[in-house]
Amino acid sequence: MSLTAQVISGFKEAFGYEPASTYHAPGRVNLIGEHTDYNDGFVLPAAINFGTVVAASPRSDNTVRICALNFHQEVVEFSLQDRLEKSTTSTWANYVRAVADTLLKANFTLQGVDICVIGDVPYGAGLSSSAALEIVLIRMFADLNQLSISSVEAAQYGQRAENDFIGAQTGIMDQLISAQGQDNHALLIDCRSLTSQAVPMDADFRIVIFNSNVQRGLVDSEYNTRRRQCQLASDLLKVPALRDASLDDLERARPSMDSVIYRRARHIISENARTLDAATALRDRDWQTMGRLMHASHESMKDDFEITVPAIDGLVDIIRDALTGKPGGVRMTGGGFGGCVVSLVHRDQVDAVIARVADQYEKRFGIKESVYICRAVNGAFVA
Ligand code: GAF
Repeated sequence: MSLTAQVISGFKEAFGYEPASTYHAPGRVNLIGEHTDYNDGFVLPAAINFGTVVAASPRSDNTVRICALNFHQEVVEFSLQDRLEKSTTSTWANYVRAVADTLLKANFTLQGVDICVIGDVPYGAGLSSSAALEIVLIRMFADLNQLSISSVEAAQYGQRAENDFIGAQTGIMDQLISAQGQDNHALLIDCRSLTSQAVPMDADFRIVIFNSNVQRGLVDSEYNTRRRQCQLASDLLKVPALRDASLDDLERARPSMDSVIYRRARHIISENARTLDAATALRDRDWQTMGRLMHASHESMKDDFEITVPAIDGLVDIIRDALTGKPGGVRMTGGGFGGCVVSLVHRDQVDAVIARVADQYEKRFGIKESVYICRAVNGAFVA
């Protein structure tokens, strides 16, 4: 049964009547450009065919009832008239409170709603299950309340919900790609101007994502530390954001910089350049360059930004070995400290690469990987 069929049936079971409409928002995979979004830089993600689907019906009062099929059909209820606060129970429902609170604070008028949610974005794997939930909810509130919200505004509200209500100081990439993704394209996003260019994916290549299934630990604290370190580096370099600094600027400032701050900045500055080059390589189907850039990105995340873990590095090595002499590339994707690895693999090589990982990863790290073969899909705000 499709997610849409499941969520409609779940809605009927939970609330006893048919939903008025359904909405969908995708998760994402970032091909390159990691931690560059909050440095006003460039990212190259694609929305993927794993996402979140909501069935909903407006109510005539101010009550919001939400049923989550991924969480044992639990129903949570709150009123839009109450002061909305984070709850310590049913924490998944905080995303609904967060989005409602953000839209109310932006002076939109919302009416109550019954909602049933289902998703197949692996949870906590770095594929943006939370951004998909935020964006699908914004799409739903906009539609049911006739709110005029553009895809960029939707991403900004989603980010605000994440930053101000949930308390994770994330950038805007995940929400933007979930709202704006395009079928069979990655998007080169300029996170300063919030403009993007669609870059066609080569039809002969597959996006193969390997989940290391390493539990992501300390993500929020390490993420926030990286943000502070990048801010410190841009202050030292006297630029508005690391996007505005070159590697030459950084070398000149090196003698007066702490070595950790220097390496954090070197990752961001070099990653921005790699992301721009990767968009060109992808467009030109220059797989040798694309593979080299993905490799360099991974090394930079490992050595300079220090956001990888041994099992992720091992998984990348196994795939890189399997791809030796073949076109394609591999690197960790997302915030880091566990989660997923993204590889771009020629369709003739997909089975061999998956088999190589199945043969070696669990033996070396004692954890079984999961594999998702993905394609790039439309975002929630794309007609
Ligand atoms: C997480 C964040 F939510 C994004 O904004 C981005 O910073 C990413 O980590 C790292 O590139 O997904």
